Formats: sequence, structure tokens, C-alpha cells
Amino acid sequence: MKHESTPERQAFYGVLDSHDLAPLWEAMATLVTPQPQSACVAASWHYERLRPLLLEAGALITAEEAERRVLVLENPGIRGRSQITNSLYAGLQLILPGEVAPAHRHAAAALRFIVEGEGAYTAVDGERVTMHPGDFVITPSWTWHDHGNLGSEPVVWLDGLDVPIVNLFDTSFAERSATKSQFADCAEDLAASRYGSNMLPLDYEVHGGNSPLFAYRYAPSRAALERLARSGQIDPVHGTKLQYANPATGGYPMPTIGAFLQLLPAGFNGAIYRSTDATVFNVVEGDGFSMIGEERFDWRPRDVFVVPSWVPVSHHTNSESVLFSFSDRPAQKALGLWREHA
Ligand code: GTQ
Repeated sequence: MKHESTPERQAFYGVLDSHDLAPLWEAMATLVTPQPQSACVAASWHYERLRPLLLEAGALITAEEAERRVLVLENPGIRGRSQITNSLYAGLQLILPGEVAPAHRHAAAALRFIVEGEGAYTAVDGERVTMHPGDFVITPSWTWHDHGNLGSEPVVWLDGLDVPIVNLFDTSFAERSATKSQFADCAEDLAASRYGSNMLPLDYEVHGGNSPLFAYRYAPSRAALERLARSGQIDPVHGTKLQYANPATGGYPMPTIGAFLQLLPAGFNGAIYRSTDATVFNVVEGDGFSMIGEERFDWRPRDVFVVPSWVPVSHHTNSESVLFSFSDRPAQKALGLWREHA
């Protein structure tokens, strides 16, 4: 509601201002909104346009000089803040054959979703994981991590970080390691054997909210969706959709970021849905479009698109499609804020 502006009121507001005070009744309507009113907008980035720019970045700066050679996906509604949503950062990272992105750690938690190329690894707290297209890899808060490309082709992945959440709380810490790479002879993904076979080490105890599993492979997830879809498990909104889980708790992979994989049949016309967790999508397979609000976003493999909080979305396919997505859902749920409506 807009209040009447009188000379007396304006003069009073001026006095308040000089005392670092402000009248709530002038701010109330934008402060406590009846529903989410995000400054973020729906947007998409087509990979065929991104890829040449990534390779151009590859010719201009090394991974080592850049520390991380990433093109940040900036939400057009909030440019200049390195955010794809109000709570999440996203970017496309390129690592060329022979390159190393040196070891560091930070309070922000990260996920990678491999978009293109074979031969790259991430090392997380002394354990190496070779990454393949479609794999979902996590780097929990304050874990040491470095990346390298031992193959012969460029490797690109989508980074998702909770940087805006960390900075909201003013809890950012970061440091560089004295050594560029964690030991080259470190074990290759032993976590998969310890935690990824429906079993756990005898002395395993849950501590913290992070999954002990670093890499979630595409092939088994894809196969699971396929079997469920074949047996008719197709939701009118989501198609066949699963969430990545911490195998020790059933919870989300990390406390601030949840991730999902869904299979949509050819000719799917999804029902309209909205939720409070703004969501970043990466197309793995297939082609189609999503209606986000009133706007249509066509997509093909490797494209990225973002759905803001509480904006209605529906997915439509031409061919059978697979979408990866991530959001801050675990954080919203932990705070009792998450809502959805189909
Ligand atoms: O790979 O550690 O996109 O620290 C932004 C910050 C990636 C990383 C990003 C990072 C990283």
C-alpha cells in the first residue's frame, strides 16, 4: 500500500534518515511480500554459443593462472553479482589437456555436472575421481580439491556453488594449498566402494550433512530412470524423476544443494508446477522446450536454463529427454521455508 506523502512526513523521513533509521510502513510492501517476487528472471544459455567462448577463454588464460577458468552464468535480472539465482552460483568450467586447476578449499560447497569430454579428474580430500559426461560430483564445504585433465580433449563441466548463501551469512573462508595437486598416486574413488554399494564401513558414523560419496555416475542413474519409466512410473509434472541421495542418511548430498535427474518420454507435455527453490537445469539428452512463466525456452543437449522461485514451469519434449537439475531445496527445507504447488 502506498501512503500519502505530506510535507511533514517527508521532513520526518529526512530526520530519520540522518539517524540511520527508516519508516517500515514505506518499505513494508516490498519487504514482506504475499508471495516470492524474485529479481531473478527465467533465462537460458545455449551450449553451441557458449562452447566457442569457452575455447576462446582457453586460448587467453591457463587454468592455473585463472585458478579456475570459468564463465559465470549470470542471471540477467541481477547482473554483476555472479549469481544464477538469489542463493546459487553457476558457471561452466573448462580444463584443457595437461592442465591443472590448483588445490584449494573454501567454505562454499560445490557440485560439478560433467557436460563434455573425457579424461579429467577432481581430487577431493586426497581421493581422485575420474569424471565422465553426465556424472554428478560433489565438493563439500572446506574439502581440499584440485582438478586436472590427463586426456587429449577439452573437458567442460557445470559448476554449482552455494557462494551467495555463504556470503549472505558472511561466512566465507578460503585458502590455497601449498601443493598444486594432491598426491598423483592417491586412490581412485574408493568412496564408491565404501559407500556406493548399498553398504557402509563397519565403523561408519554420520557426521555433518555431506554425502561420503563424491561421484554419482550417470549410467546407473540413467538405467534406474529407464526401468522406472518402462514400468509406467511417469509423473504428470516431473516424468520419471529421482533425487541424488547421501547413501548413509537418505538426505541430500550436501546441506545447501540438492540435485535431481529426470527422464521425460518423447512427446511429453508436462503439467504446470512451481516451487520456492529456484532451479538450474542442464540438458543431458533429447530436445524440447520449457514454458517458464509466459516464456518459451527451447533446449537441446548441454544447454542450461534457470527457473526462478515460484514461477510456473512445464516441460515439453520432442524426443526422449534427460534433465539434470539442482537447487537450494535442502537449505529451504532445513529452515522450514520450502513450498511447492502442482
Ligand atoms: O572448481 O573450485 O566455478 O572454487 C568457482 C569457484 C569453481 C572450483 C567455480 C571455485 C571452483
